[in-house]
Amino acid sequence: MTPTITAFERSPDSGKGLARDMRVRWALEEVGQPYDVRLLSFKAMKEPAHLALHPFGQIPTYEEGDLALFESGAIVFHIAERHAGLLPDDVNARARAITWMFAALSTMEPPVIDLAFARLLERDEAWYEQRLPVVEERVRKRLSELSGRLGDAEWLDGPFSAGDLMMASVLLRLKASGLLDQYPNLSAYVARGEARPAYRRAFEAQLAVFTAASRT
Ligand code: GTB
Repeated sequence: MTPTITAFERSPDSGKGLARDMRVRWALEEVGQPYDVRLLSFKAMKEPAHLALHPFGQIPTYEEGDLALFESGAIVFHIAERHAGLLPDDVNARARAITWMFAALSTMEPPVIDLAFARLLERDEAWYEQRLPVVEERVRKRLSELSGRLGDAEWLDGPFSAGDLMMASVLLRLKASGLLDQYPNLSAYVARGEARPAYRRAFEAQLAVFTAASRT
């Protein structure tokens, strides 16, 4: 059965692939699972039909037969469990890959998002200049720790896994900030993720949506 995911009709990132449907598209491409996309306006995301799928009125969602999921982490995990290629067979290695997924979402992503929100929404606040370095420092701390753990390795724990897909997806949000450039091994790690054919296909697909929307 072909799953259907939801994505922005017109992504506010102008097709840079930063919205969270991108990680779901990437996972589906990695495992070779074709998918359909239902595009939503901000208004439609808050209407009952979508709220029945996503209690917070957000994208992405994932529908496959009777199953409806929200939360990009849960969706990527589901895809990785159902298909070969994103989680190792060895039980311990699999548990470690899942640990990296959680680390990406619950340890790395919060300060990254805090920084993105600060830059986007708090710029005009009187306290912005004081708060920004604090927020940046929280991100730097995590980057430094992650950089130390990755070292010269290609991926976080053996072959590329859903843990790397999630971690690289989170780090991509930092590209424009310049913070990632201070950690060459992390920049190279993200670049390796972006160079994967599955990532390229996912990126082109979401960009095509934005390009088409820009013509209307
Ligand atoms: N924890 C949820 C998940 O991982 O699925 C978070 C989902 C989420 O934040 N979805 C966002 C959304 O639907 C889109 S991805 N927002 C609309 C709303 O809440 O009303 C977040 C996002 C938005 C914009 C950019 N950007 O412009 O760069 C990047 C990421």
